[in-house]
Amino acid sequence: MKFTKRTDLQNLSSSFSDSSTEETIAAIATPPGPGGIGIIRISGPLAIQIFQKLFLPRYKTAPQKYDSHRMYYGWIMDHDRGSPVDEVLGVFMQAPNTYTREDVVEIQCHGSYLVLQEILSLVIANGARLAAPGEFTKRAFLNGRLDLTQAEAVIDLIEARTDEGRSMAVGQLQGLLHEEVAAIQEKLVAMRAVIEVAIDFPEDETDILDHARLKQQLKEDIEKPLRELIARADEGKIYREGISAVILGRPNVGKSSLLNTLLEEDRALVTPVPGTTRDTIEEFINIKGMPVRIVDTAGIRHTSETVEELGIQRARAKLADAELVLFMLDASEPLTKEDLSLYESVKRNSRNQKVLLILNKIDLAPAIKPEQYSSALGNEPLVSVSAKKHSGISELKDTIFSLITGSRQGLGWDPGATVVPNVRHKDALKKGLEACRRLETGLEADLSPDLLAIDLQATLGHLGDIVGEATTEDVLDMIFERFCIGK
Ligand SMILES: Nc1nc2c(ncn2[C@@H]2O[C@H](COP(=O)(O)OP(=O)(O)OP(=O)(O)O)[C@@H](O)[C@H]2O)c(=O)[nH]1
Ligand SMILES: [Mg+2]
Repeated sequence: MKFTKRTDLQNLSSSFSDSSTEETIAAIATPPGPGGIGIIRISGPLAIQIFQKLFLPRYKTAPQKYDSHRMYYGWIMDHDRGSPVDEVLGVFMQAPNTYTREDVVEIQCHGSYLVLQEILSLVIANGARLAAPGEFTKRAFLNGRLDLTQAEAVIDLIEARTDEGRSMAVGQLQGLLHEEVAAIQEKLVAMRAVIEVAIDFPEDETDILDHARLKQQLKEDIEKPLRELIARADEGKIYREGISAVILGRPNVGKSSLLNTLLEEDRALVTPVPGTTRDTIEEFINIKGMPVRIVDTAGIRHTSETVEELGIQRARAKLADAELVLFMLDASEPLTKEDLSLYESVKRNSRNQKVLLILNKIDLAPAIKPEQYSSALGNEPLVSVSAKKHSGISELKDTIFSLITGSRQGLGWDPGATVVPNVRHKDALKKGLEACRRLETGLEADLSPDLLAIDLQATLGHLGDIVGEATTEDVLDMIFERFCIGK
């Protein structure tokens, strides 16, 4: 595995004050709800002291001192009540070889929320404070163990919904994006050195600064890789963030049946009664590595029933958020006025989303030919399926995939094997590219080296934002807010 050099990262985070790391923080690190085990994590200078206070080891002779990275078996005690809270395994990990680079203790107890809460409150009563969301990872960043792209990869990894998403996150966690950015930065630094010499020796400036050559280098070594990274961010966005597809159609055409078939489970209620679905139901499916949120909605029709009316309003609202509309028709019935007016209102209300017609119930005797639907409803692509008999489903997935990616195969590269910048990185890359172009214009205009140095420094600064060289507190807050407590 390739990890960025520690010294680089230490320099990188030196611009942050680490006064906050004086405090010892604690949180439940496992998800809520019953489980086999639950983990409480403590990080900071008091970690081991708090653990020793609460822990009653079960050894013939109690350990005099706790070795780092070793499990200890015993009980967590509530000394005030004089009673044990749970049987646990505790591990003490001494700084700096820990997740946060601080002293860390993890207590593994039984996975009961009550036990976890009880132990956490004892830990807090003994000097720790409750950790904010992502605070452990934020400390790992502030203490130079991770750069900002790696910290972001942690949350991507936790939230990954497909294999492609997971490997993208792992690559970033290994520091691959950091390496690509650092390679560009290195070349910029070399150019800066040349410009600086020219600033120091103005009489030799023309000999030192070869404008044409510098411009060529900027194009090849800086602009080209920046453009490539930006293109990858755009193309890879669907793998990173996924898309949302909403199933719309009049009542009873089989929308919920399709959701269930795609999910391969009976998630939504299906009945022959029109108006079965009242609320919207959302679930993720994986289409060739692309996470797709499928939204099943209430069949839209004129109704006097308030509950159904609310469901219909929600269905319409979902249209606004979706990238793709799966407009469903019933092949066993002729097109109705409801189909047509609903289709028109979809077109009217859509923000130019892609629309895919789905002709369902093809296992029944057809009422009209597929071509007639397309001609009546405009030239939208159409896929025939039977949600009930599970036929046409892989063609449906292929069509969704190619409609979104714009090609049959998807990207020309493997998102799982390449680093894909996120929106924040892309923004910084674009600003870096703009500054680089200004630098080129400056070279063309024969600007003095000290003016050239300004745009070069700006390019470097924007690239530095990606890895977190001088990121402001609000940017950090925005990033770590996405985390769960305990990570
Ligand atoms: N023969 C056949 N019946 C289907 C198919 N898909 C759905 N159905 C039936 O059509 C009826 C309605 O299906 P649902 O999936 O509840 O339809 P819906 O569009 O969600 O209906 P609402 O929620 O009321 O808007 C049920 O009796 C399903 O079994 C299909 O492909 N073939
Ligand atoms: Mg339904």
